[in-house]
Amino acid sequence: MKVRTATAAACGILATALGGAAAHLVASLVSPSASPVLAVGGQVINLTPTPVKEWAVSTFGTADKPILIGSVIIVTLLLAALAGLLRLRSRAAAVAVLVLLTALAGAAAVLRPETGSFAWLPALVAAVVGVATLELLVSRTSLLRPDHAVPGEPTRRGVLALGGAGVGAAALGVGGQTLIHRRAPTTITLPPAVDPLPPLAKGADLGKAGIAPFVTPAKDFYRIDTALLVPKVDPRDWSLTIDGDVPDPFTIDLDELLAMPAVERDITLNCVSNPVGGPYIGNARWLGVLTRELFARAGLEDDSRDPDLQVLSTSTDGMTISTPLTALLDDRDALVAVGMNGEPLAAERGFPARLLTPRLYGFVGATKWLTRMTVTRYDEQSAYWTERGWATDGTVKTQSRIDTPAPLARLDPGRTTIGGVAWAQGRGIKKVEVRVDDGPWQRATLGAEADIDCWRQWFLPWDATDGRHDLTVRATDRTGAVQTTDTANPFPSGATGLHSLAVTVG
Ligand SMILES: Nc1nc2c(c(=O)[nH]1)N[C@H]1C(S)=C(S)[C@@H](COP(=O)(O)O)O[C@H]1N2
Ligand SMILES: [Mo]
Repeated sequence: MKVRTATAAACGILATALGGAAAHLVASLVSPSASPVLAVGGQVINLTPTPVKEWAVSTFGTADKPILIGSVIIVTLLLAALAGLLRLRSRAAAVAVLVLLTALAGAAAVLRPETGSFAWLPALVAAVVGVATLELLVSRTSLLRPDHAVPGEPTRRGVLALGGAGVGAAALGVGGQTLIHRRAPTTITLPPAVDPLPPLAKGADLGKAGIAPFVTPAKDFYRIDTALLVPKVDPRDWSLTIDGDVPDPFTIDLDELLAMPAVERDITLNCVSNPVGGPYIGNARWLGVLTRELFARAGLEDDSRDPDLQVLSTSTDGMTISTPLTALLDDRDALVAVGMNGEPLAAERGFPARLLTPRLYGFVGATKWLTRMTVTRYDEQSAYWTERGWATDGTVKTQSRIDTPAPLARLDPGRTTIGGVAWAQGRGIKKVEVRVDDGPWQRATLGAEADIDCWRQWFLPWDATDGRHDLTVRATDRTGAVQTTDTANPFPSGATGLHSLAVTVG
């Protein structure tokens, strides 16, 4: 009896796995994100309430995506096992569970904005392959044959069939993954900047061990987005549309964008979800076309300063982000960026083009895989994060972070260095101070200021004495405002409070 139950569950699981893998392969050809697990995962991300999302990001960091996919697979396989068990009693019930499961996946895929007109196909394949395989496995394992000595006892035929389904599922799944990753974008040749920036100010990078390098290499840059599958955009198919409330809407392809004057800017980008002392910040030299020029080409004059106007930007994966129109027209030099640190954008960074708005958190100004910018009013359309209660004005708050020593580090007594970074994009950093335990605030040495839109390194030599010590940092921006001690969570407009950590000396 036990063997029969286990065999039935195995039939359900392997039939579903084969169906899902076949669907994944078909999706890799028509629309990767319509693959059942990815489509369902995408909808789970969409529907997850903001506090749960916050919790997931703070608990799992960037492992949140593999964990989400793993959970979807586990729940699916539990339901698949249930279908197998039901098959012992009723074919209709088992088929109903599989059809329901694949119908959910199909609906999830069809409702995703980027999945295209064949979004339903992978789920249909999953249903047909899943049901047919279940019937085949049930017959091969003699699960229901009353004349069989021990119904469901693993026979050679049955084990072969189950094993075959497992191997088939693995092969189709790997095939699908290979095809998805083979759709890698062909790279592009970056235009030269019209007025290249001089090399970085000497001393912007103090070269001190343990402090985040002034320029963040692309591979170390934090990544935050809702995409389960990094969009692989073919640069030949890509276009950028400027429309909405503009006199002359237009669409250009990548060659036309690259033919416009390109400028270089050093910009520090950070995420509103970054906790105090957190890692979701980086600085790079970006190359791109001024958004101001793009809107001028659409006939929008420089004096459109109505605070009720937003630019709703859309990415190729359907994500929407809203940016105050003024921030894309004023002299902060927001860019449609195509290059980072001298290279084309990497796929996960938004290849071939992304928005970058200095002084605003990424969620209101850094749309990756950018394809459309629509001028509209905040009360007419709302963006993804806005619908989830996040602020529409995402101005970066003044913050500072201790990079070295590490939290809970054990240090030898004597001379050591406390160091890190501080940022107040748009205002600039005037002063950084460090406090040891309840001692006085001591002024740190600052790295050279590359630009008020960039972070600044800082350090303070410290004669560490035996015992446990708390180190705290605070920054003052160039308006004279001292970083607030009030603690706030990232939701809805960015974390505040002082970064503090404990070390043990001796
Ligand atoms: N298409 C798209 N663009 C996006 C996002 C996204 O989820 N989808 N996330 C935004 C957020 S919240 C941030 S902080 C930045 C992060 O950019 P990065 O991953 O290059 O560091 O991208 C922004 N652009
Ligand atoms: Mo973000």
